[in-house]
Amino acid sequence: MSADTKAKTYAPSAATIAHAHITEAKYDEMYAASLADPDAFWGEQGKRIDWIKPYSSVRDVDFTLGNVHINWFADATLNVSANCVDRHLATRGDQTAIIFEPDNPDEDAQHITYKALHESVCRMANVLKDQGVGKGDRVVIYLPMIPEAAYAMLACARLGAIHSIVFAGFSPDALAARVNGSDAKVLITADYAPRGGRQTPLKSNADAALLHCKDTVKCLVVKRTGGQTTWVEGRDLDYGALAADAAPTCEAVEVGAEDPLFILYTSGSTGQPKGVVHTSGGYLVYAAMTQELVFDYHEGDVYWCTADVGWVTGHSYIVYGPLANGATTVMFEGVPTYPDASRFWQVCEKHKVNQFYTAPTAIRALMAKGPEFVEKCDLSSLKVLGTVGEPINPEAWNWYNDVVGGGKLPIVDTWWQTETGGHLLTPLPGAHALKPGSAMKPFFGIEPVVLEPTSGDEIHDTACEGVLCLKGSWPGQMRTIWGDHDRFEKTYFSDYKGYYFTGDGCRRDEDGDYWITGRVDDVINVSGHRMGTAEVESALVAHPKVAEAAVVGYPHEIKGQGIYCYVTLMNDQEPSEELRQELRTWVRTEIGPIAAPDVIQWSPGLPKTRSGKIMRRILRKIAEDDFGALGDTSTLADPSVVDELIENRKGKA
Ligand code: 6R9
Repeated sequence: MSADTKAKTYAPSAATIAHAHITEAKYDEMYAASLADPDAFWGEQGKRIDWIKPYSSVRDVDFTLGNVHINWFADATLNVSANCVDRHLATRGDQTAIIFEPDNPDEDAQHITYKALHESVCRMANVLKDQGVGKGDRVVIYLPMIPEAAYAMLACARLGAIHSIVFAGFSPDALAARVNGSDAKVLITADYAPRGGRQTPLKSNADAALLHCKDTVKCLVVKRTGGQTTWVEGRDLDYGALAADAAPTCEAVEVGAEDPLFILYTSGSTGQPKGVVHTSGGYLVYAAMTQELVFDYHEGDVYWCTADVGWVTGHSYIVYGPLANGATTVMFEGVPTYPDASRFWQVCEKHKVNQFYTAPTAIRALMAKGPEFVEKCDLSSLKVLGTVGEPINPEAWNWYNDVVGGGKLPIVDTWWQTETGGHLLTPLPGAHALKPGSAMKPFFGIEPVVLEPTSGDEIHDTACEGVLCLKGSWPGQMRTIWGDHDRFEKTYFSDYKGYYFTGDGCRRDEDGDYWITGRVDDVINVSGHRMGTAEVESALVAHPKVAEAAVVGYPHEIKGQGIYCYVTLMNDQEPSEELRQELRTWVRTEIGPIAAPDVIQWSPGLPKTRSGKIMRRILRKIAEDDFGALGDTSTLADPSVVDELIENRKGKA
């Protein structure tokens, strides 16, 4: 990130300001009010959604270790599916709720109205109900980006059941761990997932996963391609056939505001992924509010977030936020570069997209293909551009601004996390001048603090750098880790007492604007996807030929960070290109393609402290080719290991 904080700023255009829900003065006023009296502020914002029983209390929060609890609107009841579907029927039943754009551009897009959405959600809910799914039960969803993924989410919400989506790029092992971790009753999958002209055999992955799960788990199969699959009688259920026979209406179950809506597994710095739990009322209020204000969404707009529903961005900003607001949301099954690098822009032109939200990694990949793929499309419908998932480098920001936005559109660089449920730091269109690479300002009700990493003291100078924490809560905050509240407290509230610790480092400039500098823990960010280095390490050491492994991130031109693995082989093993390939394939099968190592360096030894702790700081520097800045190596048990690693690195061993 540039140290020059006086870098060029981009003021919003007159057209953006004229259109905006929130102007600069309004932001200042509302932000101050949100911190001065959170109960009053959120009490008002809670009215965005329909409650069955209204709330009498807004907030009950404590971040004190040993007593952490986070409750919002706790005595109220609602149904999330009714909020996203039923409440729009009277006013916009015939409006398109979801535009489905298939992977293959020759296949017709589908326009699903709110009325049709209602019917499909109810049918899916009835199918699940017939399988004994009710309030509080868990359902795992392992689907491609097809409308049935949204139906499944909303059907669970309708029944008060808790969904846990597993990204379709995860392996059978990862899927099995999540089915077992949440003790799910039903797994919803598809025969195949078409993506980029290829097909992932989801059903056969599900078959492999279910071998490791309780035999009572049912498998509901959506036939996306109609391709060949094996079928286990009594366990596998044909969604199409059952939905056709199911009733087209289904009562929306009343749930408490603090009843869980979903579990979503995400990587942390230690151990296996943790099940982040979001609840119903506060989450929906926050998703709806941020979707409207951060993207400056207006009635009638067509809004497109290119994420996958397997990630939190897909939950909050493809399904729950936009549908709670009665928007038209695009679901895209494909990838940015298929059939060619024009696909995103062709879809924008075809569906007259107004708000477009994607990841820096996609922008970098498309930038590398050249501007002609953008220039041949009519992008005049676009009003707001957004990014999410990782820091955006100024080159990519400038390209997005100039080539895609024609230098006229606001770019909202939204910083947030699976844990936060929705955007926490972001500029608002029309309210803020932009600085390429800065996530700018806290959203309403968000109080970021920068702490000195070792002492944990809050830094009060405007311009400073440290770890990013949050003071106080917001309605979209995660409530616990599924089945492990202790781990929740330890992970987020124990390093810095009284604050929520984000795991990110940040810089605040002299204007008070925030710049995320990246993770300060052992989490890496590969193409905007979070990966715990510990997970890749444990996959590697599970291989019979591997004695030890240490994994770090390193700068990667397209992915942001790549996965760099130092591997020590068993004594009787010889390094070879074949073995390297074997280990890559191994990690892909253990976790999924997103975890495939980019570099494997053979390492006869790893730098360790005398107490046996691997010194990752040193490994990171070597992976970055930054041999001059290794820092203090005097605490190493055997400093010569480092020289050897550097020699090997230079020889690209
Ligand atoms: C929404 C999402 C969260 C981590 C987060 C941070 C990084 C996300 C960012 C960003 C800089 C942004 N991150 N958005 N870094 N600028 N605009 O991505 O959730 O998958 O949980 O990842 O991603 O490091 O801590 P999640």
